[in-house]
Amino acid sequence: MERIYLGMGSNLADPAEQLRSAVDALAHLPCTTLVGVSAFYQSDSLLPGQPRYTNAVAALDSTLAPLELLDALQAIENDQGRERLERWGPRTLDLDILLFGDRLIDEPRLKVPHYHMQERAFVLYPLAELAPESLRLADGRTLADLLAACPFVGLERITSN
Ligand code: ROI
Repeated sequence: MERIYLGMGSNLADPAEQLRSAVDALAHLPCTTLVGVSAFYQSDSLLPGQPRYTNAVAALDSTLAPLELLDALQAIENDQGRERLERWGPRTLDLDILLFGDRLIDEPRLKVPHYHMQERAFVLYPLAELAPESLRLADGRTLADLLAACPFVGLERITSN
C-alpha cells in the first residue's frame, strides 16, 4: 500500500463539477482508498488565452502499480470528455500523479514526481492541506521549503467542494 497524491485540474464545462465527478470516480477505483481531497482553488492559466482553472489535490492509498493507476486515471479523464487536441490545451479534466510513495519513476508515459509541481502554487497549497510539511521530495527539499519559495499569489480558495 502506498500513499499517492494526485493533482486535479479543469478549465472547461463547469470545472468544479468536473472535479467533483472525478473525486467520485476516484472513490470507486479498485484496490484503492480515497484518503482525502483538498479545497478547490481557482487561478489564471499559466498559458494566456485559456479560461481560469480550478485545481485540487487528492490523496489515495493504493496497491495498484503506477502504470495501472495511470491507465485508470486516463480512463476517468476520457469518461469526462477529455479531448487530446493540443498538448497544453484547455481540458475538461486533468489528473496527474504528483507523488507515488517515495518512488522516482522515469518512464515514457509517466514521470514522478510530476514535473514543475515544485513551483506551482495551485499544486503546493492544496497538497499542503493533505500532506505533512515535513514531506520530503527526492531532491531533499521538504514541502515546507517549497511553500516558502512559492508565494500564495493569484490563487483563490473556493469552498464549494
Ligand atoms: N494553469 C493553472 N492555473 N492550472 C492548471 O492546472 C494548469 N494546467 C496546465 C497549464 C496550461 C500549464 N496551465 C495551468 O496544463
